[in-house]
Formats: sequence, structure tokens, C-alpha cells
Amino acid sequence: MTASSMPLDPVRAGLDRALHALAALGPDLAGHANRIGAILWSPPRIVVVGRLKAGKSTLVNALIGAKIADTAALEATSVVSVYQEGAPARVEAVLLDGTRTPVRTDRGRIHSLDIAPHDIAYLHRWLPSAAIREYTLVDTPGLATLTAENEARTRRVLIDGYDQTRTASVDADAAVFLFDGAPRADEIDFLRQLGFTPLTALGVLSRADGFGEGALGARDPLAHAGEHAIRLSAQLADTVMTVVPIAGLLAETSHTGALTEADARALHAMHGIDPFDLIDLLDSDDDALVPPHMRGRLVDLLGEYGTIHGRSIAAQGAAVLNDWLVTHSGVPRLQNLLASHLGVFAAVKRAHRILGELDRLAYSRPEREHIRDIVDRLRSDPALHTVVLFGHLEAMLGTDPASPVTQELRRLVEHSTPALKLGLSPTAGPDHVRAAALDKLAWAHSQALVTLTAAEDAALVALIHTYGNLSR
Ligand SMILES: Nc1nc2c(ncn2[C@@H]2O[C@H](COP(=O)(O)OP(=O)(O)O)[C@@H](O)[C@H]2O)c(=O)[nH]1
Ligand SMILES: [Mg+2]
Repeated sequence: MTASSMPLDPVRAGLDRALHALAALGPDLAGHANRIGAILWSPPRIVVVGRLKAGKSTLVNALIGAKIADTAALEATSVVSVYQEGAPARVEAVLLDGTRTPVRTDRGRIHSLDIAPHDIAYLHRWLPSAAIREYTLVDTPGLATLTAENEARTRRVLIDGYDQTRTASVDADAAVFLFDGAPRADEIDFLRQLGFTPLTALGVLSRADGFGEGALGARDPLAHAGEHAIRLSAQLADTVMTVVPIAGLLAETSHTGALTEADARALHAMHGIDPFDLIDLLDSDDDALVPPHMRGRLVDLLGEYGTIHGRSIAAQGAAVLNDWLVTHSGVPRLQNLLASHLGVFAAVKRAHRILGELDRLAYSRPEREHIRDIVDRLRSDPALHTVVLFGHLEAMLGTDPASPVTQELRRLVEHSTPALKLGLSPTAGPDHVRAAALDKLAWAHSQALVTLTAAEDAALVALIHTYGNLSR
């Protein structure tokens, strides 16, 4: 299941019909319908956030399958970059006022930017890469970076830009949040400010190949990182859907086709050496076994862990070594989560944002009666039910995450079958489902008498509607 194939198509169709109805109300509103339609029909945007040097650009390269992030001119590494599928490969700078200007590239690389980074909201890059067909990736310069300026640039385009100049905002729909130890409180706050919830944020324990005591430690760093990720997953359950350990460098090398047979041969040539002696050798100018420049290349491609542990497998050649890198990077699991969970909820969030855009028009435009009609019809369309519930869930996660109403909403949004939506076993029969729905309905009615917030009030109305449907 991919973000655009399930279960969004009826949602998109419903939204598309609403936009056509909007466009029919006059030329001005046709312009708005076109603008909103562009959001609807472009892939959801997943932003990669985290501290400087957390491994963001390395992971973006691995996911795109090309070493393109961060290989550009130095200035380009300090601005937000949006990587979207499209041909031909090209780059535009989006300025703070929303205007766009082409950026010259040489075989995909930006040699120098004619524009000062502080005038750029973000760089919009198109690449003919099927790897980013289902979602657009956004690389950020990072938080709490060495320069406060980088942080300001990241915030500006992700948060501030949203209210001030909407055109200069990247409007991210989901986030991949990288940290290489435990995330700091300010980083978690930032994620919340961006409006991401555990449905739309995924944690990555990055640089897993160097975790704990590293490649020479008593414990295998990947296994150690795996255990730590499970603990972090539980601790951060209010922030991210889960935490996956990732060795982005291993994935970057194996996904971009950087590894050659000569690399595998050179790596294998060092297979008899004790790991501690090997690390000393890697740092020396000694011409033993493998020339120093080749050893340097291997460490750049594989890191210390990959160099130490890839040596025996390298005997079987570059292709087998490449597969070993892919598996040990942890990226296949991440890609799976992106396609099956994060991508799906990113698309739901995007659909909800479009409802918000229509609401705004219904407030601000003279045709408000007609627009209200269109939005009301859309909200009661069964195809958009999950999108509506998602909106209530986001509001509740913001005001009262511990409320039982929040838990109910989460289960309803996350699951696709009536039995699972009601917290029953997947094999529960129709009578069982109906009885459970009636119980929940009675519960929701009783809760509705004692609500604490407007968000809870509204959410309970939606819950009562949902359980009513499930009980029939
Ligand atoms: N060993 C190892 N090094 C990594 C990994 N990911 C990134 N790095 C290195 O860490 C440095 C910073 O990575 P980068 O992706 O530029 O970080 P960013 O600032 O978050 O974009 C680079 O030298 C990378 O080669 C990893 O998984 N393992
Ligand atoms: Mg970077």
C-alpha cells in the first residue's frame, strides 16, 4: 500500500469535486481552486529535522538514491532544500516573498548561489527519481546548530513562513526526526510547534553504526542501538509513532551505487587484521596491504563499523557486500514505514489542510454561503470521515493528549477495519462489532455531558456519529 494508491483516492476524488464546485462560483474562486488543487495533486512532503551533523543529508541521499544533498556549494547546505520528483533536473530558489528564480547547476550540482542564503526561503529541486514519487523530501539545515542563523532559517520556512508569507512556506505534512542519542526537550518542542503528532512524526536513532561505545566496543553498536530505540519509542510515544535505528551512511553508499569491485577487493585484503590494529592502520600513512587513499575511501564509504565488519563478506564481491550494507543500514524498514504509515497519514494531514483552506475561504469571501455548503457537503462525505476524525485528533493531541477521547480518536484513525477501530480482535464477528459500537456510543453520550474543552465537545460529536455508523 502506498500513500497515493490507498485509501486516499476516494478522498482526493471528493476534494477534487469540491474544488470544481468552488471554481464554478466565479473567476476569483477558480484561482483559489487552482492554488488548492496544486496542493492536492502534489505528493505529500516529508521534512527531515534534527541537530546539525545528525545525518539528515546522508539519509536524504540514501532515500533519493543519489548523492545530491549536501554535495552542493557550501551555502546550499545552510538552506532548506525540497527534493521533488520531476524532469528535467533543475533547481529554483524560492525567495521570502514567494517569487522564484532559477539556480544554475552543473550536472546536478550547485557551484555557487548568486543569492544570499538569508534571502532564500528554500531551494526547490526537481529530480527524475522514482524513489521520491510517493513523497517529496525536505532537508533542513538543522536545529540548535553552530549558527543560530541556520536554526532561524529552518524555523522560518517551517513555522513562521506559514503565517506570514504562506507562499514561502514548505508546508510539510510529516516529519522524520533524527537524533543520535536522546532528543533534547527543545527539539521535541520544535516538533510539536510544527504541528506534528505521533501519527505524522517518525523518530530515527541515527548513526546507529557508531552507537554506544562504537565499532570497537564490547557490544555490537547496531544491536545496542536497536535496544535503545525500543526504549526511546516507549519514552517518546507522545511525540513519534516509533523510533527506528538507522545507519544512514551504509544506506547512502549502497543506494547510490558508490561501491565498486575494487572497493570490495581492497576491503577483503585487510580481513586478517585485528580490529584495533585495523583502526590504527586506517589512520596511518603506512602503505601496508592497501594504499592509504584507498583506505580513506573505504572509511568514507563504510565508516569504521562497515570497514571492520564488512571485510569477510567482501570476499563474495561488491554486490553481496552492497546487500549486506542495505540490510544493516535499517533503511528498508524505514522505507516501509514511510510508505505504509507516515506517507498515508501525511496524505490525510494534507487533505485536512485542504479542508482548512476551504474553511478560510468560507470566512473571508463574499460567497460564504455557497462555500459553506461545499465544505459541509465535503465534511459529511463518508470518504472523508477519517480526515475529519484526524482533525479532531490533532486538536485533542494539542489540548488534552491524555483524554480517553484522544485515545478513541487515535484508534479510529489508525485502523481500517470496524473490529480494529473498536479495539476488538480482528476476527470479531458482526454481532460482536455491533454490540461494541453500541457500548462506545453510550460511553460517548455520557462523556458529552462532562466535556472540559471545546475541542473535546466537537470531537465527541464526531465520535457519536462514528459509533452510530459502526453500530448499523
Ligand atoms: N558512521 C556514520 N557516519 C554518518 C552516518 N550518517 C552521517 N554520517 C556522517 O556524519 C556527518 C554529518 O552527516 P550529514 O548527513 O551531513 O548531517 P546533517 O548535518 O544532519 O545533514 C557526515 O560526515 C556523514 O558522513 C552514519 O549513519 N554513520
Ligand atoms: Mg545537512
